[in-house]
Amino acid sequence: MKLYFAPNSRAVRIAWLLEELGMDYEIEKYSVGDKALRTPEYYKLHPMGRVPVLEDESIKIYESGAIVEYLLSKYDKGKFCPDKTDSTFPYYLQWLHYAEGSIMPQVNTIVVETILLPPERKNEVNVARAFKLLNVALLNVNNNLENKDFLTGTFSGADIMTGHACIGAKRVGADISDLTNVESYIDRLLSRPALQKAIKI
Ligand SMILES: N[C@@H](CCC(=O)N[C@@H](CS)C(=O)NCC(=O)O)C(=O)O
Repeated sequence: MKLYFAPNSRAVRIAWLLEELGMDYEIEKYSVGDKALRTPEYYKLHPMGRVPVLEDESIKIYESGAIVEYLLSKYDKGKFCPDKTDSTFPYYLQWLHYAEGSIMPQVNTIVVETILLPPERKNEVNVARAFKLLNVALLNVNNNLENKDFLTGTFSGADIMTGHACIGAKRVGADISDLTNVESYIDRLLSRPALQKAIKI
């Protein structure tokens, strides 16, 4: 098993899950923005030149959410993914996909507008709107976490995806000072040895 990885990227989600599962894996390390991700050879692994990509024997799969679902369906044995007949399963899927569907679009806009674009192309209206929408998305997470340690009760793949997105949202400057459940949720996730290991790669 090989993980195409970059620090401070969505690839951390996959290393985190592999650590939680106690699996052996190899890392091929890049950095975000690396020219090596824009080569004909790398485009064969990921046509858009992104991480993460997971190679498992002849399988090469990208999209962090899909990789989480793939690993859990093949190797998890029910630890971090509820059974399909369980009443929490639909909500597990909802929160697993919430990361890329409802949080990361705003995080991407904020990163592009505040870090990547040159000053003359930055647009304050886009930034303000992205922060507003991000706050609405995080408020929803906060409400869901009332009386719960994790998104669907016990720690699962949904926390790897949406928990990591919450950490990313805080890192780009989302104001979570009133979102105390999200704040303690982030601390709870960051105290997990598997995430600490993935962050240090
Ligand atoms: N939706 C994709 C997004 C993948 C993505 O955008 N990855 C970023 C890092 S978080 C990347 O590889 N950037 C490298 C670059 O653009 O140079 C996923 O969840 O895997």
